[in-house]
This record gives sequence, structure tokens and C-alpha cells, in this order.
Amino acid sequence: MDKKPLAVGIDASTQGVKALALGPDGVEAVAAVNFGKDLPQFGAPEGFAPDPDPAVRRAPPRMWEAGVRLALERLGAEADLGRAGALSGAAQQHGLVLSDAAGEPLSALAPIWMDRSTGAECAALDARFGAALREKTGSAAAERFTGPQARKAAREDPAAFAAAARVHCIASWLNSRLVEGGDAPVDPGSASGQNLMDLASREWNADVAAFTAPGLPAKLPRIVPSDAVSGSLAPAFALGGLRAGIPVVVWSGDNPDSLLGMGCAAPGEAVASLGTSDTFFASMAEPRTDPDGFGNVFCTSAGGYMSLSCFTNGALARDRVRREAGLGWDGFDAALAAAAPWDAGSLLLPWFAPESVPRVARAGAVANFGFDAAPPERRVRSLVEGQVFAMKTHSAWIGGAFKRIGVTGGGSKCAGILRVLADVFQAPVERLEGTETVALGAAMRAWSHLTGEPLAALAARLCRPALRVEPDPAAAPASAAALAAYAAFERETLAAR
Ligand code: XUL
Repeated sequence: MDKKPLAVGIDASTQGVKALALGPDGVEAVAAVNFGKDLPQFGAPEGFAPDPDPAVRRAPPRMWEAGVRLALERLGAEADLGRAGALSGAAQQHGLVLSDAAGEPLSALAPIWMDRSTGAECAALDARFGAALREKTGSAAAERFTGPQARKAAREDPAAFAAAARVHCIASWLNSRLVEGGDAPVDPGSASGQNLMDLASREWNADVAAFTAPGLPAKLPRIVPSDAVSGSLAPAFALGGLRAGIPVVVWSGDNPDSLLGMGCAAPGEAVASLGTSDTFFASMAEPRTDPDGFGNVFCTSAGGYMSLSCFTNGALARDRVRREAGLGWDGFDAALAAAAPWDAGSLLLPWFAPESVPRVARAGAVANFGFDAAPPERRVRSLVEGQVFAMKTHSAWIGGAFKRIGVTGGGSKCAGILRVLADVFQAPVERLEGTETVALGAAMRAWSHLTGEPLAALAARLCRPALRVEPDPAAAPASAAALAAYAAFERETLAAR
């Protein structure tokens, strides 16, 4: 080919779809689709259909498909997609799509990762397998995972479940739509978010799958490595100038591809994603699991393992404390710097909403001082330290010190939070130049397939920091003492409940 090569990466996330074109010199174009704004006909403005039951969160699979199509068309207006030699993607993890053998979805709505309606199914899995489920699959039974969702679907409508040829997570279903034949495999990154795969062997666990739902083992897609080709691009998706027939590298989950796109997929590297929820995920050489059962372990899309802990009280807690203090975001940052750091007498457990790490069912922040009456800078400092102490406390099981932490999400704009992270973890903290880390991770896998350039070399070239905060060694003793006090306060508070 005399033209410069190009690889395309897709991020099919909760609220929309992004498509990114990666060329030899880096990212050439990004296109975005928002479900509420661009595809209102599906009636899921925030990415899920309204439901009277707040535990139920379902979305129309056809909307995701339409979103991918539109994003590719839009990307084609920005870049010459005729140059593209490979494509891959990542989807919101977990969820459940039942399909026929050609990949046609069997129902108009499918549960997504926000669904919390499979408590009974998780309890049944726990009762049957106990701690072995976490030790083997990487996670205690999780309501949003494909396995518990499949068990619920089989209980509610046994005939429909029996009629399904395939039981997909969202990534393998979208991948199936994109390839000729409509039946794509799944990568270990997505398969590990299902409570169905053996982490060590990267194969479906036959006992767990058979117990989860009748006939399930035969309905699961094949697991292939994250650099494998899943098929060739179907003519229906040759959009925006893409050529039908180009290789589609198997899709992965958004968290594994985000780790890759952040340039943090080497063991000892971690990401703090400061969004609606704060997610802390770290690359690991070996598959360890969280003895407390709060964290998840997934395979990475770079061939390793990763932890993931999702803290519910992220941006919403920061926003609440900021507003109550009458501050803008600059004021929040200034307040953070103004208060005395590492005060073990000013600790806050930031559980404004029910928390998942640690599991706290009843909402209500708990402080060991008069939080409500304290000055704004004290409240801001105690909140951010509390959030970071929780990340550090609940990542101890991962083992070892982190060499580097990448930070992304809205909260990463606040430089003060990066300083607290650097001092508590005693590791350099970096905010990256680019923001589309999931689409970039997927595009990096496609590019690596196309050109043979190793993922690590690509990461070194593409994932450059816009801001790097070095840890202050002088802060280490005092921050460690406050951290220990926080962990004890958390333990005592939980024990007293
Ligand atoms: C991770 C999880 C979320 C979704 C968001 O386990 O449920 O991060 O992947 O898309």
C-alpha cells in the first residue's frame, strides 16, 4: 500500500460511541456519538431505558449498533478510512445479550453494567461455590456480570433462554454484528467480567457455567487471545469509506482497553479514573484476588491481569462538598492546598451514597470530627484524603508498590488531587495528553496487528503525560500515619454496624 496505514478503534460506552483513527504519527481523528442527542428515537437518553424498578438498567442493543454505524460515518468525514487495514473495539463491560446464530438480538432491551437486579442469582452462586467463585473467576458473584444475568434470564423466561444460540456480553455481541457470519469470539478481558471464566486457564469454567444456567456452556462464544482476529468486516459496516473484509481484531472490555490506552498495562502501573464513580485499576503479573471480595480481577487486553475496584462515591461526593462549600473547581483546588494535610483527627469516610468498596448499604458519610461545621478547606481536604486513603487501603491486596499511576476522568483536571494521590501512594502520578483512552487502546491493538509494532512500544510513543506530579518523600511518614488511622477508623465503623 503506498498510502499511510490506519487502524480504527471504537469505544462503545454507556452514554455513546467514540471512533478513533490511528495513523503512523498518532491519533488522526476522533468522532463521537451521544445516544441522547444523536439517537433520541431509541428512548434511552442516558444510555438506558427508563424503568420503574431502579435496580433494573437495560438498553436497546440496536442503539449500540446504530451508534457504532454513525460514529464510523462521522469518522469517515474526518479521516480517509479507505486506508484502514484493521479495526477493533471495546464495549462497556459485562451485561447480557442473547442472540440467534447469526447475531440477531432476541430482545429489544439488554441489561447493562448498571443493572442491580440479580441479587438472588448472586446469592445462589455464592451458596453453591463460596470463596472458590472469586478464587477461580477473579470476582465474587457480581450483579452486573454476564453469568448472574444469564441465570436470571433463564429463570424468568426458560423458553427464550433455551432458544438463544449465543449468550454474549456486550463486547462479543457488537463484535459479532461487525463481522461476516455474525458469530464472533470473546477475549479474556471481556470473558473475565462474567463470573464464568477460569482466570488461570483462560477457559470457561465448565462447572460454574453448567450451574449458572441450563445449556449455558454450549451457548458461550469461544475465548481467543486479545490480539486474535475475530473475523472480517461485514459489508453492512463498511461505512465512512472502510473497506469490507478488513480484519476485525477481537473486541475487549472498556477497562482493559483503557489500561492499555493509558499506557499503564505493565505490571506495577495503575490507573485512577476519577469519574461519576472513581475506579482504581492496576496491572498485575499474576492473578491475585481480593480476599475481602470487593475488588474484581480481569485479564488485560495486553495479555496480563488487572485489578479493578469501583468506588461509588467519586465525582458526586466531590461535587456535593464543593457546592456546599460554595466553591468553583478552582476554589476546590485552592481549598485542598490550604487545609492542614494528614490530620488523623479530621478523617472522613465519604459514604454520601451507598458504597461498593467497602460494601456499605446505608448511605451516610462518617467523620471523626465535626465535618458539617468545619471550614470549607477542611471539608474538601478530608473528603479528597478519604477518597484516596480508601483507594490505597483497598488496593493493598494487589501487592507491591505502584511504579506509576495514570489519572483520567473529570477529577483529573484538579491538580491538587494528583498531589494527594502521589503523596499517599508515593508514586509519580500522570495526567495524559489524550482523553479517548478506551478507543485508543482498541486502536492500538488493531494497529499492532496491522504493523507488528509491540503494544509496549506503541504505549511509549502515544501515551505521553501532559502533567506529571512527583511524590514528596517528606510527606511519606505523616501520610502513612493518617492512612493507618483511616484504615482503623473504617474497620471500627464497619464492625459497629
Ligand atoms: C467495571 C464496570 C464499569 C463498566 C463501565 O466492572 O462495571 O466500569 O465497564 O463501562
